[in-house]
Amino acid sequence: MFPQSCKDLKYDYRSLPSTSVVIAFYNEAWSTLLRTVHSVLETSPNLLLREVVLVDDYSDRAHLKEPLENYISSLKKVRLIRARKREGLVRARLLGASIATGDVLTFLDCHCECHEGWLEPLLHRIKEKPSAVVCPVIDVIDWNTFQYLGNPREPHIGGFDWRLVFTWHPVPEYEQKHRHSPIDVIRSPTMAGGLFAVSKNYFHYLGTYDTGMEVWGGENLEFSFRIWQCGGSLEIHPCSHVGHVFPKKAPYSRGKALANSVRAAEVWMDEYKELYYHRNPHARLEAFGDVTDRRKLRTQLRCKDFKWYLENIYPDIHVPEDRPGMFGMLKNRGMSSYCFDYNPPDDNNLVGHRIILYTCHGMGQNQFFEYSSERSEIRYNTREPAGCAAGDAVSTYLTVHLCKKPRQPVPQDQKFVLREVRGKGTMHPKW
Ligand code: LR7
Ligand code: MN
Repeated sequence: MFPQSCKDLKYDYRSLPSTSVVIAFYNEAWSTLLRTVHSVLETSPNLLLREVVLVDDYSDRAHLKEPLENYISSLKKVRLIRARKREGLVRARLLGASIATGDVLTFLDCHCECHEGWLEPLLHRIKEKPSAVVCPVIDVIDWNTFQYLGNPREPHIGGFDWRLVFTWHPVPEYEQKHRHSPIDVIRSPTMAGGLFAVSKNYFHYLGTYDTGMEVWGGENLEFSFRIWQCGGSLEIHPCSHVGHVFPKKAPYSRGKALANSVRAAEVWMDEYKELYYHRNPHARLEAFGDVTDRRKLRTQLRCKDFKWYLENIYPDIHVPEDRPGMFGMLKNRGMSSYCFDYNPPDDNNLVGHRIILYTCHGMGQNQFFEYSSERSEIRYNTREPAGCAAGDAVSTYLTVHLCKKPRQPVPQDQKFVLREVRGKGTMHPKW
């Protein structure tokens, strides 16, 4: 789980920047919250840890009122600040950051466990490169037994799909080559969002967070795009590990996530935001508030455009063509109220089921297909790794297989030839 050589690293604490650990919480359980706090206190070198700042985002559970205050009053270095109304995680974190005294801000979710030696590599990297935003490897804590399961696989990097959903990927070959040793940082196009360290000065230079974002969601991609486009670097340190509980259900509703994603798209994605809107027709109608200031920030910092980001930071992402008429619902010509519809077996497994015909609903999702004229593929939805429609001469139905990688040849049974037929002056695709 750790590169062996992580253990040989020695740090001169006096030369490293200090940090404040900021933990925002809303209605968190007692044990998970305190487990986070104690693990920070027990695993962070005294010289490096300025304080733990707990931010209560207007919770209403009784144990988070006086009992929490009493409990932490006996803990050195732990401060508690309370929001006066529900702020959402972005503004709650910023409230914590505003009273933090350390050189570096280290953000954690409120249900984590820091692993011995987690902090030093993050701070060391930021000292070496102040414009680096550094994440630990995220280990898994079982949501049911709360056992620390670790992370048996190699660290993964963050990506996203065109619905603006965060995704994990193995470290690509170009990045493996770029690194000189297994303990070098791994550059990542995006971050999961909750666990990272950033120089306080650099965080302010970059415009902290988009305070127009409510509750949950979207801020992680927004921040990731901004870091890269505005000259910083987003990295994962393989020697720093922190566990996180992925609960079955959050203790709050996440209704505002769509507007947050739209804000991110509107400010950072240029014309590529259309790819997002095509896959989320609802998003176009979402009231997302005012982003003038965020666009101004982008100009002031002379940030690069999204095309540069895709080509240089996330070259592995498939950029759909989205030619007019060649994406979205795939209608049956005979029964035009019926569309291709695909329901994958489950979240982790895309392939295996048959594509069926179902009443067209126009909501994207399971009825979203896109045609790639370059490769003659009918790609399903937008997940990574993507699914491609496949048929053969014998069957009367289509299934979904994994799409081949960009440099691999497309098998015959995944190729679909497009014939365009002329009618009433417009072009109609025929599949
Ligand atoms: O209104 C709120 N106010 C809050 O203070 C809502 C949430 N919060 C707090 C909450 O108590 C928690 O400490 O904010 C933190 C994050 O909320 P979670 O734990 O419900 O989020 P998550 O772990 O499901 O979601 C991930 O994506 C989010 C997008 O907005 C945030 O960036 C989370 O920090 C992020 N978590 C991680 O990156 C941990 C690893 C997960 C993975 C993969
Ligand atoms: Mn979390």
